[in-house]
Amino acid sequence: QKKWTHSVAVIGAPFSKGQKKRGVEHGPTAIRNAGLLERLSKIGCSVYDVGDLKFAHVPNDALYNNVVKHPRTVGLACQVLADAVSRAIGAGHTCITLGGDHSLALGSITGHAQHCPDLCVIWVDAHADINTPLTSKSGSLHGQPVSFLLRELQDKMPIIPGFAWAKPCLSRSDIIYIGLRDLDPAEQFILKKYNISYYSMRHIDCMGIHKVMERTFDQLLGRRQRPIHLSFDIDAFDPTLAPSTGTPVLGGLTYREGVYITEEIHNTGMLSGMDLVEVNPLLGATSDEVKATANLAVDVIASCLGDTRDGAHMIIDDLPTPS
Ligand code: NNH
Ligand code: MN
Ligand code: MN
Ligand code: MN
Repeated sequence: QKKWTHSVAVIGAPFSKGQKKRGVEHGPTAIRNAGLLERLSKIGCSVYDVGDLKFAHVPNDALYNNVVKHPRTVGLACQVLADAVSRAIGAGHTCITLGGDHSLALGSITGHAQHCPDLCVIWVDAHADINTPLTSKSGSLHGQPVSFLLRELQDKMPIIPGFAWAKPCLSRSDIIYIGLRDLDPAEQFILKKYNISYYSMRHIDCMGIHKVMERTFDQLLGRRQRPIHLSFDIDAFDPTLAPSTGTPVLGGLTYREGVYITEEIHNTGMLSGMDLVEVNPLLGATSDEVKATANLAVDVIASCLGDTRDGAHMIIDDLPTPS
């Protein structure tokens, strides 16, 4: 007996050109091999697997401004993903994007917003990914997607090849960060100047994750119900739990904090799209570390879709009686 049925589309986005380390393009396979689809079916979701998208490599993709790497390749990949997500949302699915690196969130959120212009974003990450192409020190576009999404930042955004299609779909009060602990100076400045809400690891230490989620929903859903896009970077977790990722930062979320976040998001009933990004199965000291990271990704996604710690998702209505 199924009490709730979520219709879920799963899109693999094996893309790595938004950062410098090879391997993150194998994230979708690692997460699938950890049993994602079976797990979702088991909790009562009807799963539609879109498969893995194919991303073209754009030749002669020169640096922008001597710093920003592979702009045309990243821009095109995000455009392809935006189309796929838009189709999945349009068909009525909750849309899960498996990364790949976090530059993809520009595509998934833009595609999601085409059908849900009213959506809000919960960005769970050690990093804010809000550098502009002009403030980025690394040149990696996975550290920049939010700057393309925010209307308030557009007068600070240069025209950069590959991104002419990208129109900002969020305002400053439509996004909340959870788990931050590694901000670049320019990112710190942007969060303060534009008054963007965030709950860093320090806030979680002070307030506890319960209050953080209460305030998050109060701000995002307090005035009106609206679709939620969850963009979950696996590096939000402590590196002891998620070692197989490109930029681990000490002092991250515990397993219980992470799962509490996603349980609460499921409980709103408003989750409409999500990204699970930055699982890199070529990093990590042992194959056990890689498996632990991929299993964690599956737990996070399952929890978003109704897997619970206090009882099965399938509801039984009676006990067996001896004959
Ligand atoms: N802030 C740095 C940059 O812009 C690091 C970004 N790295 C991430 N983000 N993993 O989630 O390059
Ligand atoms: Mn990120
Ligand atoms: Mn990160
Ligand atoms: Mn449910």
